[in-house]
Amino acid sequence: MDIQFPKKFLWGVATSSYQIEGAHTKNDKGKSIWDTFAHTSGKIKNNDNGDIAIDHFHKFKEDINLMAEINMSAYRFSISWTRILPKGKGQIIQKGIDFYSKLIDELLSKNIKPLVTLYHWDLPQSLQDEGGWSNRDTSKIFADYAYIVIKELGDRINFVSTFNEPAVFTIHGLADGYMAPGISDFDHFISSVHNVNLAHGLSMQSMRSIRSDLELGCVLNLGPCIPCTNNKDDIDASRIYDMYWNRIFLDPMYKGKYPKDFLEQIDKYFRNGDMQIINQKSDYIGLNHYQHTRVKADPTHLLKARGAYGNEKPFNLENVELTSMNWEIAPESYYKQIMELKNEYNDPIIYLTENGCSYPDKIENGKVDDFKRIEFYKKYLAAVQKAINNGANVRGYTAWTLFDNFEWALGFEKRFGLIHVDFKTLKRTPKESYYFYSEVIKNNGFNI
Ligand code: GBH
Repeated sequence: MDIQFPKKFLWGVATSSYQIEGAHTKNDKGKSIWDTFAHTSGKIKNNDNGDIAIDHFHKFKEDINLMAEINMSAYRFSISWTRILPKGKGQIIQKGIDFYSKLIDELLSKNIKPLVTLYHWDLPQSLQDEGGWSNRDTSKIFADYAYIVIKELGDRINFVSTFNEPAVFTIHGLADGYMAPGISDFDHFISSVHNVNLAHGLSMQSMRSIRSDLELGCVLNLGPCIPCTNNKDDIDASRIYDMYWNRIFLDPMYKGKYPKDFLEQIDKYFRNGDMQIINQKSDYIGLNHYQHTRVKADPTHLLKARGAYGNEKPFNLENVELTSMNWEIAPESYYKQIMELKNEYNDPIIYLTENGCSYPDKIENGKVDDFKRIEFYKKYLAAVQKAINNGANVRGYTAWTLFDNFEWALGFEKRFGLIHVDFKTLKRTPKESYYFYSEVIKNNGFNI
């Protein structure tokens, strides 16, 4: 094989609860901020919502079979907080716990390692009503939720991530308001950042109080920031955005310090001892990476700096092939990001918890020939292997994602899956990339 991976490398896929589960009111599941947001007219493309999503709640066995058929060794999924605690605290729904318990049993019976994420953006609406992440109490409540998860399921799971992409849900949810809960308020944003960091630390403590040997960490979406022009404004903006996008969670969690400028901004929320809580010993960094960001100065944005989002194209870039998200294909940035973690964050164990691309795939003659996705994966996996060859301690890769699903504010229009889903009938049809991935797993590598 041209591109070969280390022995025992984990291969799998990643998903998240709201994007696939559906069954939005089943067994008294409570509302999350995404239920509310998706039911607010005009927030989601085509006014789509995740009420049914791809009905993974009812189809999880057949879905796990699709993973097992190609011998995946890991599955990264998230737990819906309100399926277990409809109001985020207080009443516990046993049937909600049972769902995840059965899911985990099914995975283990097929030798697939469950990689659990506690929070993939679906904050209980009741907690949002009390201030959400801007309320310091939410951190403590999150730690209680984490405790319950480990108490109920911790006999069969080892690997837990506290948050998925805290920068994404705080910047887009609370600064530009593009995602749930749709708030745009600087104070709300920065206090939330600090409280999410605290929640990370407190939950690690509460989980470890039950099982000290859990593998714990956080999943962060990181990537190089590039100024979109050589103008001083954009160069400065790129530094600012790098701080918000890449450092305000990673640095306190993994280095025990906030970037200096940010510390000044949150001064009034910071209490003595907070950094000791946040900076728990971690077992790994989960890296989600899709692309680098071309940053521009934007005086109208709360953060004064931003990258493209929604359907925008990368700023100041012409004649470059983009995926259907308008994202660049830049595997060298993936390599760079992995090496930066190795070199500047103390050579951590790294799991590549998300990476993938969207294309407008169609079924033709019973087949989905998504050759562009296969090309994408080859390039990005070659970058991973290069990083491993240069000493990066990468232990596994979970592709985003198994199925076409609900892509947040962009609704069902974007298709990231290895498996095509007909959103009317919910029929699953493996794409050619699924068969490609099957070969990668079988050979623990591939030929270019
Ligand atoms: C990851 O986010 C997420 O973890 C995953 O849930 C998501 O489906 C995947 O990547 C692909 O996007 O900005 O509302 O217009 C990466 C950040 C968040 C950027 C969703 C693109 C598109 C919808 N992405 N966003 S929106």
